[in-house]
Amino acid sequence: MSMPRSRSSRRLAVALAGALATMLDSPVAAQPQGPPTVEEAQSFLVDAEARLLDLWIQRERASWVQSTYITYDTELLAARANEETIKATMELARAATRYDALELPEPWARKLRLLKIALTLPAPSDAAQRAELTQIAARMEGTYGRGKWCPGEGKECLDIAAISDLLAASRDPKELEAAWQGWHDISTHGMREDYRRFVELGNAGARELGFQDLGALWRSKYDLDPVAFEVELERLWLQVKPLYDSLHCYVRARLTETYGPEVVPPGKPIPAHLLGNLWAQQWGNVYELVEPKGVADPGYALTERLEKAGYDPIKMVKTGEAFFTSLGLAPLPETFWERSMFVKPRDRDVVCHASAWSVDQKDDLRIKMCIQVNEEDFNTIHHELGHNFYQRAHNTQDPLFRDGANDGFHEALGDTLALSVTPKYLIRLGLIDKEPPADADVALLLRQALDKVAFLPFGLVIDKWRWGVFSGRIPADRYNQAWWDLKLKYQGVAPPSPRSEAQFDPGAKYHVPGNTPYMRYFLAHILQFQFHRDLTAAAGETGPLHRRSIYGSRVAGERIEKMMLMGASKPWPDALETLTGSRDMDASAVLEYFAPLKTWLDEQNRGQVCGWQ
Ligand code: X8Z
Ligand code: ZN
Repeated sequence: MSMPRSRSSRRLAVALAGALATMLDSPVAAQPQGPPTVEEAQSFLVDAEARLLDLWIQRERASWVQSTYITYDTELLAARANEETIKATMELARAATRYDALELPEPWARKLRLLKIALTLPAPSDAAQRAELTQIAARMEGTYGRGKWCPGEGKECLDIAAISDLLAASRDPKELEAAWQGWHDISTHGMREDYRRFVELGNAGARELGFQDLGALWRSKYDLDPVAFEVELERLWLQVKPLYDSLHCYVRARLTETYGPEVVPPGKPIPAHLLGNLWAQQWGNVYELVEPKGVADPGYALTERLEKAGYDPIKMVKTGEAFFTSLGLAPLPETFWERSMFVKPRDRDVVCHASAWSVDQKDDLRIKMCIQVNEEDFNTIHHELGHNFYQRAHNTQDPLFRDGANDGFHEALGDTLALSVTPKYLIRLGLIDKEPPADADVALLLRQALDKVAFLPFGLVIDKWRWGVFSGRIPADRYNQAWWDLKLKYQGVAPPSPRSEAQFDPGAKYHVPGNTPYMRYFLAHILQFQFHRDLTAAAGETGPLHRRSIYGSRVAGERIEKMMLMGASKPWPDALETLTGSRDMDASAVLEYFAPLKTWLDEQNRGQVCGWQ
């Protein structure tokens, strides 16, 4: 990670330029004449997949370098590689329509469908506009990655890790508000206009592919009619909403006790800077402010235990890997350890937001993180490794099938293992020495709910906002207003002080400038509990769901592997059935997991006015 800067970057630039030149020299083959045939469709797909695979690999390499070394040049190189991939994919998607009326064997028909919806960012066929779009995309990600808050003269500027630490630990509302605003300012200058143009051009690309807008394209990726998908989301959300409402009511009351009714007024939304996280998406960092009185406590805080036991970032990742191998999965390749970025480099800007990569779409697996020794990052490591193990499992599929059953599956896998990081498992690691008593269940569940239940409405909001923006229902002069309207409606949180259209608060959340669809995380937060319930049952575990672990279970490992190997070759209900025996996504496992907590919360909330205006 501490390479000599100038020489290696120049060598890299030359190599990338060479690769890009090769890509530019190989245009998509001309369309054949005459009526289409099944054989022709098959050979079209074989060629298309070979070409795409090559482009994906070049794009991933350029993108890796950009994310781990943000400079003017790496941004442009990444934009260029992205542009070439988009260009070819658009051409192939259009060419694929030639086979629309053919009766094809299902795998081929599925590949043609996947090809048409493969892009997250389609672009107009106009070359100048396409270049403009990919440059905006790279620039927005760079702006986010470089983001810092400089509190004032003589004070050091803080990056996202430092600001997140402050949000997690400080209990001074003024200090919290300053840090919260400081981070939200990174997107105030320039990014709003970039985003407006990004939407315009991305939509133009989506329309060229026959979609109404970019949101319609994103919603078409779930083996369901896009409208039926929205109905599914609403159904799942309504299943869990009462649980969220109980948690919100309880947490607000405890925060009112801590900060006073002037800062946290009863009956009103919770101020977003007081929940321990920049986006109020996971609230685990305020556990000590809301911990239950009169019941046993868990007796440990994982962050402290990791620190005391001398864990460093590598040991945390090794421990995560060991969980996966305990299930019978093969260890990660040596190159994973050589090529990953585990900690924030001292001397350059990087995108710290955690991600997992399969650079060559085969076994060049990596994670990119700025690991700190704490519970949150320990969980995130399992999350990221979940992506890597899944990526490696589906690498024997044909290129268009090298993906998750749907993106929610990919996001859920590692989290499912993290749910098995139970006290029993921590004893095995030597991090704690005894199991918390049964009457610590409420405390354990509350700790978990602060992260997992609090997340649910947040998981919905980001793409409810983006879908509105893409469709034009949310015009550019209402970006911020609509953002906070949605956060109010679903999460019941509000900004610490009034915001205006001079700001662009959505840009302060990585996935907006990074253009990563977000509904996947909402799905993942439902699916991981469903996976956990059914895998622990298969592993022969009994007892309350939150005490069960699949650690060491070959039976669970085999099921997971079988599901992962399918990649995207079959509709997701088939994959779900392989893993759980059911073909429907279902939030009943979330409710079952937290049932004792829900009863307890409702007792605590008696006499309170819940909800918010
Ligand atoms: O972005 C992520 C992962 C990378 S796929 C770290 N997550 C979402 C977020 O941070 O907002 C995981 C949970 C939700
Ligand atoms: Zn992820």
